[in-house]
Amino acid sequence: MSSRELPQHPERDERVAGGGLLHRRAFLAAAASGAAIGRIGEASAAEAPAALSAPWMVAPGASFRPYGIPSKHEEGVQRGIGKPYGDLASGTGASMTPLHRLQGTITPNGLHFERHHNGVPDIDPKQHRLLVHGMVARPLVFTVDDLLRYPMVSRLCFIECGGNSLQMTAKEPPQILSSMIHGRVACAEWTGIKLSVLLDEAGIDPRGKWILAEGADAAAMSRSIPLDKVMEEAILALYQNGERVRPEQGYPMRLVVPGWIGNLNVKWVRRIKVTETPTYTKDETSRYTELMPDGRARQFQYVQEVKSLITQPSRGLTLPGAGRYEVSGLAWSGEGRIARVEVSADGGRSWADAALQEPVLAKCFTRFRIPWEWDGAPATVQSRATDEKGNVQPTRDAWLAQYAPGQPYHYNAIQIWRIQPGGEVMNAYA
Ligand SMILES: Nc1nc2c(c(=O)[nH]1)N[C@H]1C(S)=C(S)[C@@H](COP(=O)(O)O)O[C@H]1N2
Ligand SMILES: [Mo]
Repeated sequence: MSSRELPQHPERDERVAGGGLLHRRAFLAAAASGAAIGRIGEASAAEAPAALSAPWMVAPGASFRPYGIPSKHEEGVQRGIGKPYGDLASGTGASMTPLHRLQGTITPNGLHFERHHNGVPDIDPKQHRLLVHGMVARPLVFTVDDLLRYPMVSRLCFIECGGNSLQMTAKEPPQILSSMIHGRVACAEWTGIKLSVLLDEAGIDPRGKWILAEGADAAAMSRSIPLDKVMEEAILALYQNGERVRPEQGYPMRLVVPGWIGNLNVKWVRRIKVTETPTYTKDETSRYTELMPDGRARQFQYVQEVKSLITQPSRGLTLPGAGRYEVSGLAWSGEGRIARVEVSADGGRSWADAALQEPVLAKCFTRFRIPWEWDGAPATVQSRATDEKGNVQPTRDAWLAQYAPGQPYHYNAIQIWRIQPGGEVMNAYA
């Protein structure tokens, strides 16, 4: 991030909340008048001749590549890997999307977080089969080539691991990269076949109310999903942001269940079974249940609730000095669209509405932005999202009160970042 002394424009630099938050029009109006962050460029004008005489301007460039990769100067933008069992089970754990180094709302395929319970299987698409059976009139088996002939749909949506942000249940705020805490979430365009099309073809027995979805990996990940949700919006995805689904994301096919806990988005899916009741698989009894304060466990809590996160600035980034910044982040809700994101820069005493960048889509990342004038003193920034159903992101204390101590799933509380005088960003609890 960069900053400089900026010209003051009282009419558009309206303070909308404490701590230096400016009306969201401050940047928009400045951009229209061509003066957005003009002084930052002006200060470097002395370097103009050098900017016009680099070696790459006078020699032919490199040739073509059959598959492109990012600039070598961006090599540091990588997923952060967490392997709880080390090399004993090197495919078990997760890698996190570096949200603090990305912009916009689409996660590049190479940076989509990964969560594997037993590694990435090396599936030969010619041998892979999808079985649709159980309470159906006609059990069906599909090859990949069969499926590629079906009509397809595309859907932009986030996938968030139920265990995302679980480090925030720790007693002291963990001082690790923001994306190592919150990066088990990503957003992509998934293209494939509506699962309802295949189930209708098989002919669902009216007594069928659930499905079992099972993966072809060595974890045989298997989850029960209510049939209503499946018929409404589950997708058997073959494509991810325009190209075939990556091996890490479930090649040759995965389930996408928009807005619901990541675990249901079964990768490398090999079997869909229609059932009358949940199957109570190992993956939904030993895990992915929520221990409540009274000692009982809640099962089948599927929705990933409204959440937001300031990604810039966040822990891992450093502000170079006092001055103007754009505070920017992501908001999402498994219940639908994001209706509002408020930002506070004074410890939650006052809040201002951030601008929501179009398009604002249901169950999808929404980018929010708000200009901020940092005076260089210790400060905090935090964001609070509201979705179209009126759900508001809770504080950390309110979130913790809902569950037994240490319950790690569905963390969606407000994240506070504390900016130190030197510009370092720290994780903070209220
Ligand atoms: N077959 C299979 N499907 C799976 C998993 C798995 O280990 N095996 N992990 C699940 C979990 S816990 C999550 S959060 C999402 C992660 O999807 P991604 O790796 O594409 O980000 O996939 C789910 N689907
Ligand atoms: Mo997960």
